[in-house]
Amino acid sequence: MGTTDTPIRLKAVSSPDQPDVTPELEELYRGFEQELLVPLWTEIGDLMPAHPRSRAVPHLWTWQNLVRLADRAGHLVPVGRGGERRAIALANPSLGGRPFATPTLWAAIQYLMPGEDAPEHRHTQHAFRFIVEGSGVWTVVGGDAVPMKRGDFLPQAGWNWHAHHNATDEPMAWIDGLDIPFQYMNEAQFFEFGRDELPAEERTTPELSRSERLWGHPGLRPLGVQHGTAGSPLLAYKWEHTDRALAHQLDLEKQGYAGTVEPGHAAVRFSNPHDGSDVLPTIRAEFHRITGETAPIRETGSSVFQVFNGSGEVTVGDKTWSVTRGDLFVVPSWQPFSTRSEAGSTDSDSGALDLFRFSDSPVFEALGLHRTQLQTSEDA
Ligand code: 1HN
Repeated sequence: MGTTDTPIRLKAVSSPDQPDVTPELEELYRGFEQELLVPLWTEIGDLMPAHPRSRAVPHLWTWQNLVRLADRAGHLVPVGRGGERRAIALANPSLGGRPFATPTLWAAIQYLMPGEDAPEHRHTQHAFRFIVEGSGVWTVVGGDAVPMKRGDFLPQAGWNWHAHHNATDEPMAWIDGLDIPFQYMNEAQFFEFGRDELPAEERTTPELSRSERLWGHPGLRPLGVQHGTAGSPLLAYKWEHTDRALAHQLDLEKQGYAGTVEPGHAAVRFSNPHDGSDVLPTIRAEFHRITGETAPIRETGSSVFQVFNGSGEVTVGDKTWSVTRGDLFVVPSWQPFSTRSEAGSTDSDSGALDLFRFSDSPVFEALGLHRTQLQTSEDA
């Protein structure tokens, strides 16, 4: 990712773990610079820190500001071929102004005006949509129209054709998560334009997509279809199912049975009904319902959270924020994260703090790099 022609600058420094600074050492370093060589002994602290030091920082974006600016863009910026999407990305303040929420994850608000179409295309980047407000937009994935509404989660594995259409007379906003920074860094991306117009049968709003009719029945795997591609064949995880699963965990806890991750904290992972794996090869998605306080935890890899419901307080590393519906925040690698729901928050259906989360954990797990650490008060 480096720019071309960045000169190498080696500085001889007086320090117990560095060689003596002499004219000969200076001359050696100039020789290294000339031949584009960098010795390990000047770099080891940066290359091999004792624990991850993320280039990203914790940061909060409020939904109120995102929607206000996205709506302005809706009036000023058309959607069409070339730009492809009215998607406005979160740029982590310490990642050089690039549209990267974390070193591996893209997160954006996407906004579609009444009657608008976002044209068909496909890319190797794995993607999903999560909807905090509204309904009436559907996304067409491989010719299968999938309706989206508040609380629904729609994974869409790389290289599937997809387009969006707003069939209502209201603008609609949702969030997109993609592994763009990861694929950018690893130079794995391909992209193709699709059809300019979709046929009428792909522009009607079905109650259920084909994928949901096949794969959307709990614990029941269809026998008549093969599923060979990466990522989940189920293109929508409906809010009613997520909500019920979380409510049941908390009910069971009240009745004295196991099921929550910690007291007052119910959580589920969106999983591939074909084999139980993560919904996307590079992205994990979860939903958390918090009725009290969570213990600080840190993990390798980074996450983006969106508040779906309720309000509360969130602490990430040295930052603490009050958060409310729609707000998005970033948890960089190895930074402790904890949260507390605000009792009696008025806009919450469940009376709890409901958090949608996505992370790059599948990549870290696949490579044997995933670590978590629950922090006790003694560590602090
Ligand atoms: C994309 O295709 C979508 O399909 C959203 O909605 C965000 C960001 C960069 C590149 C492609 C979408 C995107 C994107």
